[in-house]
Amino acid sequence: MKLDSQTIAKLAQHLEACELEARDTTKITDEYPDMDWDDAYAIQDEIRRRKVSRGNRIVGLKAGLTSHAKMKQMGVETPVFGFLADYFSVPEGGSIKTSELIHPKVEPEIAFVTKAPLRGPGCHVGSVLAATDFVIPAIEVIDSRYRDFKFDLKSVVADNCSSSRFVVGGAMGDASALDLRTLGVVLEKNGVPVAFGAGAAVLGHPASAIAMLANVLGARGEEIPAGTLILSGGITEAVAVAPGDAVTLKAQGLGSVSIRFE
Ligand code: OOG
Ligand code: MG
Repeated sequence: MKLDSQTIAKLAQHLEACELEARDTTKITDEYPDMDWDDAYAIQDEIRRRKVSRGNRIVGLKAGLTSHAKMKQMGVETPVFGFLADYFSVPEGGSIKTSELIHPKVEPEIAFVTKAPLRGPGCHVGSVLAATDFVIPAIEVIDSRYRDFKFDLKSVVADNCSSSRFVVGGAMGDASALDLRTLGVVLEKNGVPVAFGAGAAVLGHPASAIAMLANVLGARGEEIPAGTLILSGGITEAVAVAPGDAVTLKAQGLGSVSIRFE
């Protein structure tokens, strides 16, 4: 760790205020270029602690930057992990107030729900599939607190990996019966297909993203508990949205899920 606990608390307070007040900021590594990975996750943990102490529940986890499309779009090279708070969850067919967000983008994802704990090191696709209750299509709405979505990995980790809203819906799928690598997804904005991909875009197999998360948490002595919802990361580039937009994700064999922006 390069930052003291006071600085970590101050940065967490700052980034969370930007989230709650829908205003952007410069990336924090501009001011703290020496901060390390532990500092970045400590800031994210402090944001999580602030929410929990205010009565919010943590309803899931997410992996991000798990596809080459996303890594290329954001100019970074390693997956990152964050948490999902209760108020991030939007009902299927529901609407999102764009005024509560800075510059939202949507991305198509496969969400996993576990039925057994997953603990690294050594977690792999097989262990993840064995521990998966079901998979379900998800649209993640990301909203980096950094100006123009310009960040480096440590800054984005501190900012809870741009987490902001998500919706899951459509049909539940049996992860071991489906071939998640060839599972096709189509993201539509206002009825027009705007992004396409297949599960393999995420680290060769979306379950790899969950295994990687279990291994990262394992290194910290933590596990993914049974019953956890986890977003495995955008399959395609994220697509910007504006008030009035309707977004639908169609996933092969798993129906569709929609949200609107007002
Ligand atoms: C970081 C979050 C990325 C994903 O699925 O790749 C993410 C960002 O691009 O702002 O959620
Ligand atoms: Mg995502």
